[in-house]
Amino acid sequence: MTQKISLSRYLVEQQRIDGRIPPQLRLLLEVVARACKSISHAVNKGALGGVLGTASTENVQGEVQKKLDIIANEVLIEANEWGGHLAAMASEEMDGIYVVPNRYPQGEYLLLFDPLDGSSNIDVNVSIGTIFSVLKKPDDTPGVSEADFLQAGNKQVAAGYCVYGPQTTLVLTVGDGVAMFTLDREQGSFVLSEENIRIPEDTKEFAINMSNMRHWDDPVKRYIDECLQGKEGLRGKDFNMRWIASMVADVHRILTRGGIFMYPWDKRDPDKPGKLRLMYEANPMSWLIEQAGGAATNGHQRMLDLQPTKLHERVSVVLGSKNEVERVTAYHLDAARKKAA
Ligand code: AHM
Ligand code: MG
Repeated sequence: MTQKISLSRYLVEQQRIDGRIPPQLRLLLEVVARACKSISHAVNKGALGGVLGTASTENVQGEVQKKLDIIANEVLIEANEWGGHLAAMASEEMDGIYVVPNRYPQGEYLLLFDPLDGSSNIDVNVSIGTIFSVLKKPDDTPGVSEADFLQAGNKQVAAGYCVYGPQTTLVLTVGDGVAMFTLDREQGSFVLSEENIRIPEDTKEFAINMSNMRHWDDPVKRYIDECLQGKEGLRGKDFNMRWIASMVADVHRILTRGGIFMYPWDKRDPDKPGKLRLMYEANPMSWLIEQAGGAATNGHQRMLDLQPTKLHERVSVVLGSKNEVERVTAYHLDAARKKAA
């Protein structure tokens, strides 16, 4: 019988290989996984747990919060504040950073999360998830401040998400490939279900909210037009479209069978660089995608090289199968060159 490898065992073994995961980071990841397990239970209860519907509050970006957004945020904070592995946390659902209270020891890591991504899908029973990113607090500064969080995505030391769908699956990278763990509800633990995930470099599947088409910029229109022309057009093949409106679920599909995901800048609100958030959505997902052999850009530059200027910064997102992402990026660079000429 093949032995099941739990997340705990996987992390211990990774720690043994060249000390790849320091003990504090291993503890942090175990705690995040435990929190995701609780969120998964709350999500599963749905109407029976009284967790559906809207709360009467808004988050810092002026979005109405769902009850489960708030519950998931609290679960992550309560699970992580006392273990001594963190200095502070930042979340889509909180205006400022949450510094670990004085009554607990302070650790050297910073945790960022979108506690429940795809919130518009909560009440309709469609996959949603938690996205997280881990940074190290710069050790040249005393205390901890928002500035400590403003590090490029290439500085992440761990990143992942947990998707609450037909199965609950935790997907993780610590910079050595991508591994997937499925929640075994009877055992109460995450079990390794796949390692060394690879995304095919080519794809026939794209994910974008087509209802925004009239607002898109020319390079995005050009790319999607070519996909829509199918076999008869320049691409010489038919494309399929998927849009779940939960980035976690769309990215999970791409990690599983390839594809391209885009939430580009558009003309609805020209001063807003995009809808999705750089630090707790785009960066962790981009690192996972790169670790699986894919690519991620903001249309112009590698996502992971962008220097954040604020915690809740938004960004245009293009990620997934390498050759498609490179094509979309080339179209943007081409348009920028022509504009400058
Ligand atoms: P959220 O973090 O408030 O849930 O918003 C992010 C979500 C992504 O998961 C998803 O890709 C996108 O917003 C869907 O946007 P739209 O409703 O415009 O299709
Ligand atoms: Mg989100």
